Amino acid sequence: MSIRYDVESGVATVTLDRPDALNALVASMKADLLAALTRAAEDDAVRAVLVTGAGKAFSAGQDLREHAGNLAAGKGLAGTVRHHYNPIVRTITEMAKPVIAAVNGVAAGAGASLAFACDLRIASENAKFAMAFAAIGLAPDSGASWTLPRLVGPSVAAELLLLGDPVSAERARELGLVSRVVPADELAKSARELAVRLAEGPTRAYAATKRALAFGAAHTLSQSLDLEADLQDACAATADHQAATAAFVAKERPVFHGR
Ligand code: T3D
Repeated sequence: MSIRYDVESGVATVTLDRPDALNALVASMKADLLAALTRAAEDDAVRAVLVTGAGKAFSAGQDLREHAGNLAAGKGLAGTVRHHYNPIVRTITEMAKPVIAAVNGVAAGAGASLAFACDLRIASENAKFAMAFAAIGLAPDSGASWTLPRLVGPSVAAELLLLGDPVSAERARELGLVSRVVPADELAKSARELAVRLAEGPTRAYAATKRALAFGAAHTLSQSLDLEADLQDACAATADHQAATAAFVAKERPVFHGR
């Protein structure tokens, strides 16, 4: 198995575990990754998800040896964009709980796209991002044409995608591509603290926030105002909101149960 799945304290950690090939993604690994993400999405005991890589890389994207074999066999992309990458990205972006990428090293091609699809990115100082698609004559996939301009703006996104030059962790932070950069030996601890904090938060309000942000990216202010009103009605009816409001009035610390 090249995907590890662990749950602790409400956090599901999904680890890409093929370090000898920089966690490059082969078909079975993509199927296992989708299964792990789906399991995390469907498990009510999981309230935040952490995606990271084993070894020195986050992920070098599509395994190019497998890809070369498919091309040689006349299979083209072998359906992997539609059957693997797109469902993985939809599962991350549509799951009703926050997903964090702990980017421990290089994230290239679809590996970078995977990180961009997550709600938050925290990076090791050793991390770098490489939009490696054009260097092998491909266009962006796994959502990068949608996520990247929203993270860094259309001009920087075009430059990163057309030139493909690697972006250091520090530059990624300056560009808004990652929220935080931490020393390499602190990444696991910092990412876990962030994930546990989110797992202890108002899960249903986080789900509504994800939905509102995704909706707002493709709708007018007026349409977004309507959706916000609907989502706020739903949040106001949650046990977490009612208990947190009572806790505020009582000058107590709120405790959220994700309900
Ligand atoms: O089906 C489809 O293709 C469609 C979907 C496409 C989506 C995509 O992801 S396209 C982009 C694919 N990824 C790349 O083009 C990145 C290729 N890799 C690199 O450019 C570099 O390896 C890195 C910048 C990621 C890291 O460089 P570096 O110097 O730290 O490591 P390295 O020495 O190049 O690689 C270490 C090993 O990992 C090496 O194996 P070896 O020679 O020691 O046995 C290398 O071949 C292997 N490796 C790295 N990337 C891949 C890979 N093996 C297979 N596929 C890879 N993508």
